[in-house]
Amino acid sequence: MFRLNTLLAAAALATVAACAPAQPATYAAANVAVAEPFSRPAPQGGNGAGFFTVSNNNTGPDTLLRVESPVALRVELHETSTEGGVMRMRELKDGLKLKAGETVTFQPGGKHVMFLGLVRPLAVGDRIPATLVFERAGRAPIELTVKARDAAPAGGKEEHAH
Ligand SMILES: [Cu+2]
Repeated sequence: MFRLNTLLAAAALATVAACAPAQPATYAAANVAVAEPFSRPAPQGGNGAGFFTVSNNNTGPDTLLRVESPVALRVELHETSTEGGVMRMRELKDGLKLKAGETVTFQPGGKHVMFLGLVRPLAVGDRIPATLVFERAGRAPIELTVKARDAAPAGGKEEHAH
């Protein structure tokens, strides 16, 4: 009996350890999920970018209307496209529409959140508060972890000029 209890206790401890990461990788609010939010280092007064994977778990469509954050004077949703070898960005002025069950990844070289006019520098390891505002699901607060550029997956485009 003692032996069994000891084993159970050890298993419980192992489970707790495995399930207790230093920081949550996924944020959930009212039928939407936001996974792996991150940003890149950037100087105060400059521009920064935010990335994450967003899933609409509603039974109907939803729209990511905007993102709010106190770290920048203005926050926009951007989409990057390459035209004739030149990268261009345009603002998603009507937000991002998400079908029922759809998952969209914001990533370097693609869709991203643009922090325009940083009121503070973004340094590696910082956690940036932001709130995703959805038409149906409402407000989803997240924190973006600032990661070094060389932590990007191979092949990821990091160039981001304005
Ligand atoms: Cu941009």
